[in-house]
Amino acid sequence: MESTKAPNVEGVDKPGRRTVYSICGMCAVRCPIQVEVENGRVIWVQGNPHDKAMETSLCAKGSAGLALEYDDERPHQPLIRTGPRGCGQWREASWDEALDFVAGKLKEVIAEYGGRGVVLSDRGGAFNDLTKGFLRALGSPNYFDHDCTCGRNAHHAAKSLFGLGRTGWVYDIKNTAHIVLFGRNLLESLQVKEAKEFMEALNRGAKCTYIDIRATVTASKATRFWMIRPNTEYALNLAFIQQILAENLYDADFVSRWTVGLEALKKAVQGKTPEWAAAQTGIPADEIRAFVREIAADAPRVIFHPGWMTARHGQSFYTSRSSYILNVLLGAIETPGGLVIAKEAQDAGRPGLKKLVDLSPAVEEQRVDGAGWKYRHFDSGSGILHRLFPALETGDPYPVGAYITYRHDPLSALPDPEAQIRAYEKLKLLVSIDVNYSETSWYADVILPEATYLERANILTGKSGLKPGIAMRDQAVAPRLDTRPAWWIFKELAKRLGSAAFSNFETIEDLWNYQLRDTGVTIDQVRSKGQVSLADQPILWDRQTGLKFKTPSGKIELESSLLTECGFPSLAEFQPPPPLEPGQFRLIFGRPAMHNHAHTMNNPVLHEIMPENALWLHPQAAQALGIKDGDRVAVENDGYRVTGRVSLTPFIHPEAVFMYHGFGRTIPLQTRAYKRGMADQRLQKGFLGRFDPVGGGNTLTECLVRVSAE
Ligand SMILES: Nc1nc2c(c(=O)[nH]1)N[C@H]1C(S)=C(S)[C@@H](COP(=O)(O)OP(=O)(O)OC[C@H]3O[C@@H](n4cnc5c(=O)[nH]c(N)nc54)[C@H](O)[C@@H]3O)O[C@H]1N2
Ligand SMILES: Nc1nc2c(c(=O)[nH]1)N[C@H]1C(S)=C(S)[C@@H](COP(=O)(O)OP(=O)(O)OC[C@H]3O[C@@H](n4cnc5c(=O)[nH]c(N)nc54)[C@H](O)[C@@H]3O)O[C@H]1N2
Ligand code: SF4
Ligand SMILES: [Mo]
Repeated sequence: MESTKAPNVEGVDKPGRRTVYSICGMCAVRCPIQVEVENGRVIWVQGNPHDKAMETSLCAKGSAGLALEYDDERPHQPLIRTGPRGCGQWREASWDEALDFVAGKLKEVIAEYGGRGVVLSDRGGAFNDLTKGFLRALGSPNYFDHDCTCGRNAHHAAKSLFGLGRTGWVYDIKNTAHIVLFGRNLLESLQVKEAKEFMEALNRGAKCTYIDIRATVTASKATRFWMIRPNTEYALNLAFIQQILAENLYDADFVSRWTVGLEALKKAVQGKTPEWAAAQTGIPADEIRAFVREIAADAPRVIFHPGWMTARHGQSFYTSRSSYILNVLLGAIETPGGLVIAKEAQDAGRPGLKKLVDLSPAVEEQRVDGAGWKYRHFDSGSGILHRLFPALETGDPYPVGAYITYRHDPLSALPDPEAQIRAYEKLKLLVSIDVNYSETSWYADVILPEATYLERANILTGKSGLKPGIAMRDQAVAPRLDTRPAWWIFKELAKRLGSAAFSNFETIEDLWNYQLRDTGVTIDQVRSKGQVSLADQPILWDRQTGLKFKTPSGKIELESSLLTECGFPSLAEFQPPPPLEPGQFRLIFGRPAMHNHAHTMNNPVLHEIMPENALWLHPQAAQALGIKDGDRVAVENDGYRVTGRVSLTPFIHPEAVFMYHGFGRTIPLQTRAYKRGMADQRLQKGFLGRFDPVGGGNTLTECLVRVSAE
């Protein structure tokens, strides 16, 4: 194989000062940023001021991008493992050698199992046309994203009602009168624009009802805070719907024009009175009644947020579905201050970006996880990753030989790493493409280190919203280490596998020009501000005649034809969470504002701000266990035990304990984060195969733990 040269970095490292508009990569929100470069070094990052909603703002993680860039505790070049899996012994390899090694193994797998024997998972979203295009070029249907442990339940709930997914909606927080958040902690689990809009809305008098099992920063800003019993807000929603219908507070015109199934809905909430919900949730019936009247008066400028994650239990799908239904009943659809359908380029009368997936013929094979056929109600576009594991272990419906994880760390992001590792034993090849050492890359056969988001460009991404557009992640500086961008890594692999799909692309400009071919937009136009808008004005469709829903009926399906066909009720009977034994707690998790999932714990700056997590515990519960604030405690489930510090607070429901996700790292080369804090995913033993049967998400908040003084 000819020597594999790094992609062109000419111009990037020239002397002097430059401004580059790009996209933040410190979390998957991907905010627009402005990067200042001096003599080939990043000296400043801020929000992209050309984006009105963003202005110059950045969050703590975004600001810590410089600390990532100039940190050496990340892989410096490709690594090939030398001992058994997980041993942590590696040899350094050139890119040629590593790519040849991976391509060689992929060829073996494809020869034995066909293209479908290769699976890939990534972080989904903006840039996944690249990874989907790569897999399609190999003839594999098995593209997965991370979403089975993130927003999948809400996604499927949205599809069942509207035929549009979770990301097919914009929440018009800026113009809302009242926003209801079910544990959507939008000031800590944040997107910069959304957090800004939220604070602006509150400042001009908008109301927020915040419902959580603990008091968060968002709770502290809310007009009303309800501390709810864990995993019960579906009961609360049923009572809201029941009251709205019983008191005729719904938007009858909108509902009769755009929905089917009102009678079935009425039946589903029969008897679900505020008194009934109060007994389940702990929220007083008179407060539920007062809230319903108040929010009906604020309609249609209201938002019931269907959750990003929401609590993750066996009925999360119905929690999200009932939240969406509340928006529908109050007419808060396609209206200022409510939920607005996100518009694509085509809705602005413009052709969108050309797709890399279209370079290869569609793959007809069925997915290995059963999405779209065994599970007809699961979206087959990105599958249900936890269903890969039984297939790996049994070879049913067919064997899989190779797994590539790209910007995804399943050993942190999916529950029960031990169970995952048992299944990985069946793989002939496990590859991790990551900027950092991840728990998965440490266990993998090969690590292909990607250049950081400041050191690389990505393929262009289409932005949907009130004004659809196109955005660019541009390269600000040359890679400091021997790392490469993903577009180049996948192109080189495809080339080695003899695929024609990527053969016309040598540079990122080649890819961009292909993507832009029909759009009438040039690279320079996107580059000059980091993004271009494809519409002059926000696009709102006519609520009388112009709404488009991609359901079989073309209407909002309060009674879903797909769910009925698949044997599921459109709203199930509420299942109360199982009772606790003495000393048992429901393990709840979430994120702090200054960390992203499990990959910033070793960032020098973010580590300094928050080096480890603690276990939140209610003082009453602590007293019964003889535990004092700051003590070290053991947390245990099914033989797995971790120890850490306890933080006593009355701001958590006494049935629950809480910890921030992402800590308890096990990679010695991450010296700062190594063994600091507790890993919730390890405590979730036995949960890899447990999921919401209708939504598909793992039932992570059903995990019960025992706590004792260490
Ligand atoms: N700083 C930061 N921001 C992020 C991320 C990050 O890693 N760091 N990640 C991004 C991603 S990928 C996502 S998915 C979003 C997630 O956004 P959110 O879903 O808002 O995030 P979480 O922090 O997981 O918050 C879940 C909240 O639900 C509460 N909760 C748990 N059980 C229940 C229950 O039964 N009922 C109710 N009502 N509440 C409950 C928890 O106490 C917690 O406060 O955040 C995004 N933003
Ligand atoms: N127990 C438990 N499980 C959870 C959660 C939880 O709170 N508790 N949260 C869930 C949620 S909401 C989500 S979204 C998932 C998140 O799960 P993941 O998407 O796996 O999480 P991240 O840590 O954001 O990123 C994954 C990997 O991407 C790498 N990475 C970061 N930047 C880059 C880059 O530019 N290029 C490349 N190639 N790699 C990069 C990171 O180093 C990290 O190893 O986890 C889910 N799973
Ligand atoms: S929320 Fe923060 S870390 Fe995430 S993309 Fe935006 S600025 Fe970056
Ligand atoms: Mo997520």
